[in-house]
Formats: sequence, structure tokens, C-alpha cells
Amino acid sequence: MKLEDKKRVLREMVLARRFEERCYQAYMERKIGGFLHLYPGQEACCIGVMEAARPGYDYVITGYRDHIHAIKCGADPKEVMAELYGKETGSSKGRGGSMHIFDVKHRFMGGYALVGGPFPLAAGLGKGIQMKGGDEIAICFLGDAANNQGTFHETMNMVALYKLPVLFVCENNHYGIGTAIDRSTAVVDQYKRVCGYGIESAQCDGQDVEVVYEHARRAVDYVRSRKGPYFLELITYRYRGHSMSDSRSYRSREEEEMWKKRDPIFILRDRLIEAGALTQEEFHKLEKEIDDYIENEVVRFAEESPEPDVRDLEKYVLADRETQLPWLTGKVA
Ligand SMILES: Cc1ncc(C[n+]2csc(CCOP(=O)(O)OP(=O)(O)O)c2C)c(N)n1
Repeated sequence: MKLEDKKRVLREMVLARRFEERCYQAYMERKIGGFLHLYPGQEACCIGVMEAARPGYDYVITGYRDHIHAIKCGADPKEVMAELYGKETGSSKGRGGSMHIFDVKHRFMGGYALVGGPFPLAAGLGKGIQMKGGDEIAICFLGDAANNQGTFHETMNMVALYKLPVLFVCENNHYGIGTAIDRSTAVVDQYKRVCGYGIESAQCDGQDVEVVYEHARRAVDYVRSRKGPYFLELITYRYRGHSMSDSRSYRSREEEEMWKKRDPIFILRDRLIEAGALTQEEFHKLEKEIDDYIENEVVRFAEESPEPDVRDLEKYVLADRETQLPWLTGKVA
């Protein structure tokens, strides 16, 4: 990664962290309702992988921990925040909330609440790309527990059989809600689980964004050159609970502190400082700039945006038979 790119990536990771922490605060203030799954600790995963891909050009799909993936694809943080606030200006018009951020314009094909749900959809995206031609790829981000779903195995078989251009990124944060991976999964090294399907795979440190980027570059090149699907496992950790109702009683504070010593933002920050490319003061200035942006633009936009009109409650939620599904009405041959 070039120095300029590293500095930009540091900024993006700080934005991701502060955005999520601000969501936490807004939830506690009851400005955000419903479910909320936050990403602090895992920033190097999505940002490092997408740095090696083409955000806004390659198709991306993921689970419910989806805000940062959408933003990295090009979604406006203001629209993502407005979605969390349930406002009409949100990326899903306020009807989806945290788990259903979509930004089709930037080829962010959605966050999904159903664990494992995105696997077959990613295969479909890959099949679509293959039929259309072109050099896009589909990237499917998912957690380690999702790999125990039946959809995982059916999808791995099909993508391997048809050599679909899909990169699977497993963000292994060691927990599925409150269950540690070694209590739910026979083979904890997730990258080994796809060998039986003949899929290329690798595992790497998910805390060091440069390491993630290097591995992702190889994986993306492999998929883009149409050699077939690829499975990349990133070893990472989420600092907060699974969702807002999780007290994290299933893990020790020592374990959390140990992971915080390998904070993805601090790893890159310290490396830049050591190389003389950044000072502590510049870093604080960056944090302040980002906090101001989130407060004065992102949060303000969400707060000032209108609520959806209650008469439009079903708009965008249920398919409109007349205009959106004309074949159901028999008007299309
Ligand atoms: C089909 C289905 N089964 C169960 C759930 C309940 N559930 C929500 S999150 C979750 C754990 C998923 O963990 P993982 O895939 O590792 O992702 P992480 O939360 O760690 O990012 C489960 C079982 C669900 N949402 N969907």
C-alpha cells in the first residue's frame, strides 16, 4: 500500500470506529430503535478487503453488521445514519433499519438479518456476473457462525462446480452471539472447511489492515481472473457485544483487553508514526475532524430528516403488484 493510501485507510478506519460509537450513543438516547450490531474492532477486515477490490464496481453483500461495508462501497454515511434513525432519507427509506442497509447504486446489495442468507444470494450475484460477462466480482462478507448453516455448504458446492466469481470473506470474531466458536464448530479453522469443495482459501490476521490488504489482493486477483471462487478467513474480534442487549458475560475482561492491544487503528497509526509519516497531534486532529463531521453533518442530517408518513407504511416494504411485479398480474408475457 502506498503511503497516501495508508493515510486514507487510517482515516476510513477512524471514521468507521467513530460512526459506530456514535450509533451506540444514539441508541442509548433512544434515537435508534430495533436491532443494532456494531463493528468496532473489526475495521481492518472490511476496509482492508475492499481496498484490494473495486468499491462501487464489485458487488458486495453481507449480514447484519453492515453499516461500514455499505459506507466503504460508497454509501453516504448520512443516509446510513438516517436509516438507523428510521427516517425517510435513509438508504432503505427508513423501512429497514440497521440490519437492512442497501445501496444498489454503489453495488452494495444489502445487509441481511438471516444468518447464512447472503451465501446463496452471493452465488446468484456470481452467476449473474458470469452470464453477463465483464470483470466484476461478488464479495460476500459473513461471520464464523454463519458457516454452520446449511446454506453455506450448498453454496460452496455450487460456486465451486460452476466456478463462480465470488470471494467469501469470513470475519472470524470467535463468537456467534454468546457462544465461543470452539463450542459450536468442530473445525475452528474456517478456511479448512472449504477444502472439501475444492475451493482455494487462506487465513490471516484480521487486525492488521496491511496484512488483510495483501491477502485480499491475491484473493481478488484470483477471482477476477476467473479461476473460481475463493474463501478468505480473517481472524478478528468485536469489542462490543453481539448486539445492544448483550452484556458480554460469556467472556473475560482480560480477553477483551488482550485484543484491544491489537487494535487495528492503533497498529496502523503507530506504524505511520514510527515511519515519521504522522505525528500524535495530527492523529488527534484527524479524530477531532471526524467527530465534527459525524456530529455536524451525519447526525444532524439524521435528526433533521422527516419520519416516513404513516400512510406510506407499506410503501417499499411489500412489492407493489401493479408496478413492481407486473408478471404476477399477467400483464407481462
Ligand atoms: C437463520 C438464523 N438463525 C439464527 C439467527 C440468530 N442469530 C443472529 S446472529 C447469530 C450469530 C451469528 O454469528 P456470526 O455469523 O459469527 O456473526 P457475528 O455476529 O459474529 O458477526 C445468530 C445465531 C438468525 N438471525 N438467523
